Amino acid sequence: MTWVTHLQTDDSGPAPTPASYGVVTTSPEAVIPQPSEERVMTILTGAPTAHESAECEPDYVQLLTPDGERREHPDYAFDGDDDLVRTFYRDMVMARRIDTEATALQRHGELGIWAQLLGQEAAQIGAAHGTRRQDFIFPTYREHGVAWVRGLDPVRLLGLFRGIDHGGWDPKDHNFGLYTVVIGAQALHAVGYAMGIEADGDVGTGDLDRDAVAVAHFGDGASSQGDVLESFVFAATYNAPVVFYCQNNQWAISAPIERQSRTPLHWRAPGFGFPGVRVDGNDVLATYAVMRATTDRARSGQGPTFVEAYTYRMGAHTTTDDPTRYRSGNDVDAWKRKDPIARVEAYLRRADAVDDAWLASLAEEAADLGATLRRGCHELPDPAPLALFDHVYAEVPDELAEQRDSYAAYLAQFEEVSR
Ligand SMILES: Cc1ncc(C[n+]2csc(CCOP(=O)(O)OP(=O)(O)O)c2C)c(N)n1
Ligand SMILES: [Mg+2]
Repeated sequence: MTWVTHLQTDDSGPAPTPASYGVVTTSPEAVIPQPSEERVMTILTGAPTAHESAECEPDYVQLLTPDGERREHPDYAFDGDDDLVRTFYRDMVMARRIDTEATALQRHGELGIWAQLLGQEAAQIGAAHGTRRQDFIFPTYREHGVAWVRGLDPVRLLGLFRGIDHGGWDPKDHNFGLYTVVIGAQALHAVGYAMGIEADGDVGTGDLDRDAVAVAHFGDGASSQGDVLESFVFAATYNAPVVFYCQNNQWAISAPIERQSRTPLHWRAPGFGFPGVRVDGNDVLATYAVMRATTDRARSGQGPTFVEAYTYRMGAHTTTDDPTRYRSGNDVDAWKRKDPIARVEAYLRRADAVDDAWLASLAEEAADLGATLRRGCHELPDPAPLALFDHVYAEVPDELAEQRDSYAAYLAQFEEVSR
């Protein structure tokens, strides 16, 4: 019998590394330290542990500090210029505007619900820019920033949350799948798609405009889901061109990260047979650099990577949630000081790459986007009842056609009565 040692069971001593994780012995009692009393309380109450709290820096790829200072990393480099950084900044501002506007629309009763991205702008904008056009993205329900970078009209995001549409767009238009609310299901879709890329021969040809990758977005909570873990097995054994992009925002509704894993999430990947990397999810330069490197690795035929974007959900889970019931205000304040947008502004100002006039014109552009969203939301048409049956199957099966005909006949009765 063999046992894993170095389980992180208390907060004393240096944090274990993936290299030290996995040392084996034959006697579990002799080597597995017992959790400290404080740690047991942490596990029982679900409060964040000291080593993962907002106050201390985890080990991750960071290229821009919260103060807006550039850092270099031995394995990941930012190869863009200040023009690209300005683009990232603009996209993050616009994504935040989509989010605040949609949240307000929900409060006005125009949307049934909205899943906020506040705080995750860098995790999404950097990752989206890191992919190439031919890559196919499989989102969760919170990927509004990725949708924006992919060129999707943000008004189309609202249909699902207004309850008038099952989707809202054709995934093929922007290589951007439909929002998926079934937690983790899209990881399997992404791996299946990636295996299709391989079968089509669109991987490892050396042509950066042809070789493609599938990207599965999901959260820390989803990382415990069977679908996601099964997708890891398929991705690894078929060496599929896929990147698993996990935004670890520390919470799955009210369940803290401590309920998902006793070790950093990215450590799971080597156990499945592919590399994992943790990136500062509030650093748009780093999320871009890591996504560019890991997608290019996959498109060249070297297989999957798990990317853990370490971030924080500053808002509620959705507009139906009250996070003050389960998390501390101190944590939120600490993460506000790591705001993904503020650090880029600090960098751009210091580099003299933006001035007040540029920032004012961007604020105007964001206000216009807000007005477009409000108007667009009100103008979204109510769906025709029979539209329920559209786009369910590429070829409608007989049984569904019968159901549709019978529903059409039922609806026709009302038309006769009102005549
Ligand atoms: C299969 C399934 N189980 C449960 C739910 C209910 N649910 C909706 S969101 C959520 C938490 C997801 O957390 P995480 O994966 O961390 O993503 P986040 O919302 O934090 O972005 C759960 C459990 C669901 N939608 N689907
Ligand atoms: Mg989460």
